[in-house]
Amino acid sequence: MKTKLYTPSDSTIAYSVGTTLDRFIKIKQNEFSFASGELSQILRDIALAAKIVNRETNRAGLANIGGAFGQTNVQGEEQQKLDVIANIRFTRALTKGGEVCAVVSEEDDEVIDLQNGSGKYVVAIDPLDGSSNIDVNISIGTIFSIYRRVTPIGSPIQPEDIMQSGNQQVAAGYVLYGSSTMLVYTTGHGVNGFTYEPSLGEFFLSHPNMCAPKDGDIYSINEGTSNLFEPGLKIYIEKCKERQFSARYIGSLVADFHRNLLKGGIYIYPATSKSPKGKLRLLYEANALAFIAEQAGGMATDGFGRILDIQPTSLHQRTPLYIGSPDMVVEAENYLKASQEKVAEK
Ligand code: AFP
Repeated sequence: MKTKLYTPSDSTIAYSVGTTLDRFIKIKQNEFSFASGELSQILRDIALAAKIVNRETNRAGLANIGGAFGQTNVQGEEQQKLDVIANIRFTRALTKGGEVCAVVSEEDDEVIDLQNGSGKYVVAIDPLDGSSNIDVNISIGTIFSIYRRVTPIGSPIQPEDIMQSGNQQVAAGYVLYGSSTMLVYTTGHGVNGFTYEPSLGEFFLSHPNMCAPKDGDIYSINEGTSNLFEPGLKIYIEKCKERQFSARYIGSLVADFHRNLLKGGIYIYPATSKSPKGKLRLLYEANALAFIAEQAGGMATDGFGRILDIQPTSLHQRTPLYIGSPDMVVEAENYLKASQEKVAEK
């Protein structure tokens, strides 16, 4: 039998569609420290749930799934119907995938034991962040962190499996439901972004090896509460204005973070005199984005120290967040520290 060697062609009538997320995960699997395919499966489970949530989000205005659910979550925030739907979708996908033993979610006050006896991983997730933006058709997101459990597989979940600092993450990512839907993740070997192609139902590699600009000229902060800011932060914001930086704030963390990651900028959700720990949650918001920021060459602090080194003490713990281009984060931090030193001297 005659054979001929296949040579990939750059055909203009059947052009290559690119690298799917699935294929990329498979190619990269040997980069994981524990390359047995379980982590790849979790990423695939998350991608599947993200596709479903993307579908629900796009139909929200038509399918009576917009608006409030009628209950508040553990944060005391009103749950939107899509918050609840997304929570069910991600938890179900992770349960069926079989690799995850426990989930910490913004929408559940307690840790969810998935009863997957052989599950080696723990996932912390904000299934739908920025959900107050759903009804006004503005970008929203999903944020996730993946950890290996530290106690023996098959034994009951222990606090130390859950209360791991961000520097123990084995993977983290976010999904941005925006003008297009993107999934961005890291396993500690750089950051890659995938754009969803709805007609094929696949995420395709669109942003390989994402890098945060070292410096930037965008600052993202809710200035409506500026009278409650620490003096050092007030000075930093004034410096941004003096340099005529652009103020950009969507009020959807994933969207604000993603823009600044691509363009160069800083996102700040600070401590205020009213909320000394800020608003954002360490376990399922700050840690994941901090891991991604650092992997892209950016930086993430609480204004004084690295987010990834904070030892969590409670499930829904909050933290101030300064994240983005490293030069901007360092400068903001310097103003905060200088003003605190002045107070201490008095
Ligand atoms: P919601 O999920 O309640 O919309 O909160 C979104 C969020 O956690 C984060 O995505 C935003 O950056 C931040 O809160 C906005 O908070 P402010 O409205 O206080 O600026």
